[in-house]
Amino acid sequence: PQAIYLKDYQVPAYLVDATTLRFELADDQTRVRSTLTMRRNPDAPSAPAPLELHGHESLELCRLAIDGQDLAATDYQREGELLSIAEVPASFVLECTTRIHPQTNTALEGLYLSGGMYCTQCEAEGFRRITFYMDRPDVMSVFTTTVEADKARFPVLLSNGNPVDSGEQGGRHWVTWEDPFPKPAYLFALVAGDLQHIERPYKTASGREVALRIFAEPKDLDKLDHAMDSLVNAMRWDEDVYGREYDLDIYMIVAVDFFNMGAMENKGLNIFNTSCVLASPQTTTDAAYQRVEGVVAHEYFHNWSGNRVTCRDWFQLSLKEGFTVFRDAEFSADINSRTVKRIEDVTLLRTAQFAEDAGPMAHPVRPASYIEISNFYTLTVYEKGAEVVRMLHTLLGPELFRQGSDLYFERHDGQAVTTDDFVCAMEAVSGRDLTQFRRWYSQAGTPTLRVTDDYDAATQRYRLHVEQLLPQTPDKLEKLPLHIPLSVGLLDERGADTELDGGATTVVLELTEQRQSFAFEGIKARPVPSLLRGFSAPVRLQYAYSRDALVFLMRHDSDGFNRWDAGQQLAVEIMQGLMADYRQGRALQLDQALVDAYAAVLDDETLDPAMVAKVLSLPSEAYLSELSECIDVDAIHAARNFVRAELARALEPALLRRYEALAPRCDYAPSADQVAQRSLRNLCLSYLMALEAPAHLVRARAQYDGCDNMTERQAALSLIAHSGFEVDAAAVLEDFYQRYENETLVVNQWLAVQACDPKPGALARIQALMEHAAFDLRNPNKVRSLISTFCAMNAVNFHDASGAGYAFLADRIIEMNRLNPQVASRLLTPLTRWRKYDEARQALMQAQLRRIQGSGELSRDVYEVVSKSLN
Ligand code: DPP
Ligand code: ZN
Repeated sequence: PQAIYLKDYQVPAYLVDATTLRFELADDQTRVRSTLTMRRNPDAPSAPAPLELHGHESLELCRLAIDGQDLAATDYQREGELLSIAEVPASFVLECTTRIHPQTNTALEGLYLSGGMYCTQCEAEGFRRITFYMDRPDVMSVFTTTVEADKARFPVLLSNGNPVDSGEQGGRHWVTWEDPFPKPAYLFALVAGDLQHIERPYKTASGREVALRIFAEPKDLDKLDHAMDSLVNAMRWDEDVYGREYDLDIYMIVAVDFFNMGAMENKGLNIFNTSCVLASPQTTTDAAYQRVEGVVAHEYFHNWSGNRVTCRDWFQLSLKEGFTVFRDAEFSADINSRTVKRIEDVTLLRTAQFAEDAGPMAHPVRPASYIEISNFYTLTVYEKGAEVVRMLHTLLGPELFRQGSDLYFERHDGQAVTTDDFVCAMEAVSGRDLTQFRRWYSQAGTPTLRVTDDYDAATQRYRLHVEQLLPQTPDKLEKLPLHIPLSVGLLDERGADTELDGGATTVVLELTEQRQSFAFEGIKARPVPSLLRGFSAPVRLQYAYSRDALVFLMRHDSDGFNRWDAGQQLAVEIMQGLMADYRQGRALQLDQALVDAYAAVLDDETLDPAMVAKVLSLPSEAYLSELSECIDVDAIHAARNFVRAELARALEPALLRRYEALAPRCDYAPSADQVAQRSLRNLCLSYLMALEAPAHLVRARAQYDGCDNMTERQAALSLIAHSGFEVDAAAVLEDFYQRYENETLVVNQWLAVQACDPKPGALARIQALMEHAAFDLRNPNKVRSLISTFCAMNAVNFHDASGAGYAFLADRIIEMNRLNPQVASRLLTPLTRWRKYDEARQALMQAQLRRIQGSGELSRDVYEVVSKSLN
């Protein structure tokens, strides 16, 4: 397979002005007829070029005609994914008929069956599995789509836009949809099935009436209200905060069970993984409720940031994804807790994106090349991309940022553009030169900021000295200093913020040099600096805080994010010390400073319980791994468990008091305050269960039996299932399965709970579960619940020194490579990190990568990740 390079981009030689599609859906095959009104692109540089259409190898071409004249096989060439026609008129009508087989499509790209319904996934390059087309995002066309199918079995026929015509004949019926907004093929969608829907009217700010419809299988109809509420909130928010209104008469969401991603923003017809749309108190945890809210908003926001203004090519993916993640994060921050949302996002970034950025697949927010674009729907493009947009927001301030966003939408409505166009709009409204800032888009790797300080009492001057260190990445490119906003506050000896510039207590230092110093005058005593407030840039921060200073920041910092982060740093330092002790065979002993600090937070009734829960949550094993030079999974697990148990022992009465006090008093609602209380209550229970005491087991079992919602039940389930009380663990798992056997998403949670059970012997349990009726290798949600969870969240078992975990994963990847390349490629992630382990494990992991490499014909997806990992 060949790499594709950004530098080779060329404008399309032809344009498609109108696309008319007719789908005849039948059991053994689907016939797709397309009629494309095309013309030479006036902006294309050279003389008449051949017409190049994309079409997957699986496409059966039945007919190809230009201006009504059928082409002979000698009139075109088919090679790999390209079909080229040497000569075409300056403008013409191309007709094409293909035959496809959705029934056997296990890749879940293009048109496929999910359960009994037809659906599509065309981003990034799925449309070429439906028909021959210029399947590139800079070719935008209006679409008219007719879907024809058996009426009894597929009563609902949907596509993008508005329905304009329908009819039926002899048991079959058809509906024609028209989408007036030009769009690239990746935003095309079709659904046919036996679906029901809920509907709500929505009036836009300017008074247009829109019908909002969410479709699901009849059994799930009672789980759609939360998604509908979220959609309405998102639409209102986008009007208020960005001045963006919806533009069609109908907005549809369809829930499907088999889906590679979370959801897809097809114009007017979003298709969602059921896991990102269905919600009910009895089946859905608070975390999943919030995910539904966030994803519904994300896909809705794409209607402007992605659909009305789209990407010129796939290297620009972060143009829509980074911006839209930033938008959905701000939405969630506005309607829930801003600090908690920030903590969650930064946790994901620092745990998983930093690891990606330090691994063999590291790439810039705007990659320079790819072999398979599906491999670049990454944390870097999404999450780091959102951080880059957030930095622009920080540098410009909210008003100018909004003006920049308005200008961007105004300039580029209906166009396919680049990340550079986005930055240009921000430059135009602010008058700032963002040339250096653009390096965030082209340089991979996570910068480290090394900060030192000094204070001179005589002159009352305090100085910060900052050095930015830019890591080497696989592209071997030279790294130039970045433009980094560093938000800073200075705490006086009482813990109060010092007034800095013009009375502000937080200032944004702009770092542009490799080394730079910043002076603060009139500082009466040596302050404690609060650095990188709100995590103002996606960097690793190094500053030699004493443990006392961290405790001080935990107690006093006015920046909620940094209060939490100080606690995390303290816990990390202590656990790293314990890991070293564990390796040396020394007795472990917990620093009383952590106990005291946690006790103070636990007793503070004035704090938001959600914040208390966050502060008291120990850094995860995955985060400790990311921070390790060489990952010692056993030491990490032992040290972290030791700290948990010691904290529980020391704080047992306080934990119990808060656990009891937080007992629910009213019916379940996914409201911020209830979510906060449940999160702290479950955290208290998890510490108590670390004591392995029968009294707490009784408590957990009582919660499991007595609660009215999945958040409490699932928390109790996993605590009991992971405990040493084996009889009770088996009993509660059995009970849970019996209760929820018919709720696919809950059964997936049941699989996940077992997959991350750290007790020895996990691999055998996973293998047994693969044979269980609840498992299906063709369903990505199930693969993720069982296999990905095991490999990513059960380090002690997956990294077992025997290498059996690695061999197991390699077997699954080899199987999945044939069935579903996108999912197979994602499964590879843990193996790509082999350089971070000891030599013995490195050898075992590399051996499995080589075995995959030699296992036969690899998809582009798997080939790219395996070969880059071994490089
Ligand atoms: N559906 C995916 C997302 O919204 C890809 N566009 O991020
Ligand atoms: Zn997106």
